[in-house]
Amino acid sequence: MSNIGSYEERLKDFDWGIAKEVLGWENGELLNIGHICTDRICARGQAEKIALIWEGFGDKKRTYTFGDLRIYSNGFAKFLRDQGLKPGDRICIFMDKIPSLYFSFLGVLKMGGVAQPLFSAFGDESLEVRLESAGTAAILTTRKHVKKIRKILDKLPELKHVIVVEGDESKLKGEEVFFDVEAAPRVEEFDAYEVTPETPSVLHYTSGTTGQPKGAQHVHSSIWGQALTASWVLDLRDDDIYWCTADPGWVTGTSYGIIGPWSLGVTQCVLDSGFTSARWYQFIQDNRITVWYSAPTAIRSLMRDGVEPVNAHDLSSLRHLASVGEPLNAEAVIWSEEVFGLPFLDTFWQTETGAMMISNYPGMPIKPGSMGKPFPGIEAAVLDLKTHEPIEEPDRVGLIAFRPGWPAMFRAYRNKPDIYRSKFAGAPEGAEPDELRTNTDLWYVSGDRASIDADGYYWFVGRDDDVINTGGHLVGPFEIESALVEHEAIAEAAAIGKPDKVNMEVVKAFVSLKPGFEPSGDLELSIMNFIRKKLSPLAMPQEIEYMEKLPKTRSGKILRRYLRALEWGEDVGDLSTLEDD
Ligand code: 6R9
Repeated sequence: MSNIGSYEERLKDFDWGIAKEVLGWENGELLNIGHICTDRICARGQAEKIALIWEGFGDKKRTYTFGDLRIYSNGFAKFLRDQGLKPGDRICIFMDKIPSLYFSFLGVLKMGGVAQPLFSAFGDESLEVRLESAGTAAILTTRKHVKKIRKILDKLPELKHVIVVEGDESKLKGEEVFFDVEAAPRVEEFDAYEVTPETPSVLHYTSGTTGQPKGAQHVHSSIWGQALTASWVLDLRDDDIYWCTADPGWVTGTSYGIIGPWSLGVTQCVLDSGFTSARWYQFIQDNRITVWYSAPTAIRSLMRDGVEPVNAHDLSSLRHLASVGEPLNAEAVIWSEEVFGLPFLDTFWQTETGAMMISNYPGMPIKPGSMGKPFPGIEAAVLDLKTHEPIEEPDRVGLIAFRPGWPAMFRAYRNKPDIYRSKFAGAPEGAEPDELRTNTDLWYVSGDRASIDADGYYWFVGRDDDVINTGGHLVGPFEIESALVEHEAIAEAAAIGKPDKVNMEVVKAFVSLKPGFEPSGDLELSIMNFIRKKLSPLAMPQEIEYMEKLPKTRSGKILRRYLRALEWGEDVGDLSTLEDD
């Protein structure tokens, strides 16, 4: 029924080396992810196979073979190298889900660069923080988005190349360079950079509770985890037509929207247009999609629109559905079984883990509402909230934790060794990242709470910090608060997630105003737009509550957790015991 036997069989004598078998990869072959996803698929005789079916707004549709993927990623790799970019340089990819995003991602990896994808809806401040932190050397973008870069260019001395890959060449400014890979001469051969398993590959920024977003650094050997989970959990097979709905600005869109499936030579579909149920179902129908990986917010939106649009389409091609990013409620699993004849299988993982860690296996009995069990080779536990010892008895809530050492694990938070160390329970003081990630006496603590039932199934409870999960996207409260206080009217600000039927959480801001400013509808709009433009639509508060003064700890820190508890109707507890952390 699925790729290789049952969960129990897979657990027996598990060894990550099996990922190489699944890919047919032999020792001594080039490990470069860009090469594996393109040249290697062509070399095994699949150059004519469709790699990418792309649809945009309106009726724009384009189809590319693995041969095209190889040539166009070569094109980007050579162009970047010719520009003087070197292996190890961070190269940001800042565009909508257009074909060049996919070609350039693989091209960057082929030339040894570090691909830094950023969500195209990010505003100038979100961009600036992440480009500055990464010391990004080049950014690949489009005419539509280049304006945001122009605004911040002066503040980014390390950013030497602004490359526009689509749009109108005549409208470029300053030293911007135009490169249209499909119009450029075809690059038939490019010797992909000889990486080691530990060569940096992808840098994804992720939000925490305090401080600005952190760059989670991945390496080329992450491919073992991504390929194996794509094969076993997404159950991808050679004749599948696969659709991952995530944007590569987020980790799901790279690990499972690029690397996992293409390393296996699977045909992928990309829809670069807004969400409507009818559009999505039409996309599945037209392309005969078989495997679909999506997120609870999207599933809840589909549920809201009911069965009518489902019945108006032929979705009989679907054979396997999976979900990630937020808690997948039992109702959504039951609903999908009713209307699609297939349950969505929940999977749990993070930017930091690089690949799926806990999941429902094809063939494993599903308990709707549970995230399933740890992937073979992953040692997982829930740890006591205080002692950080694994909890033995069933159903008690603790912190989800993993033994270090799985292949797709992040290798560092860029330039933040202390924060990296703080993620490992039991870490010796001053330990280096390399010691931590291989030390199997430690636990990597995920920052999420869950319990494990008597059958070994994991049940998500919530985050252990104040990070806001809106529609499966993590947004850091600190980032929003820092931007809010830049607004001329705002003196102090706190941002929390408030419950939302579809998105699970949306951002709510509490603000106190500077003298001379009064709450008003116009001010509210002005604050919302300010954040939308500076950060992103996701970070924009959906509600603003004005307060005379914000509640604070004795040392003057804003009590975000107290505001959150009030909003969620939770027990606020004894205020005097609220810790000052
Ligand atoms: C892949 C991805 C990670 C955080 C994670 C948790 C939440 C992810 C979940 C889930 C409940 C699931 N999360 N999967 N919560 N059930 N199946 O989403 O990475 O953007 O880093 O988010 O998302 O809170 O810690 P990332």
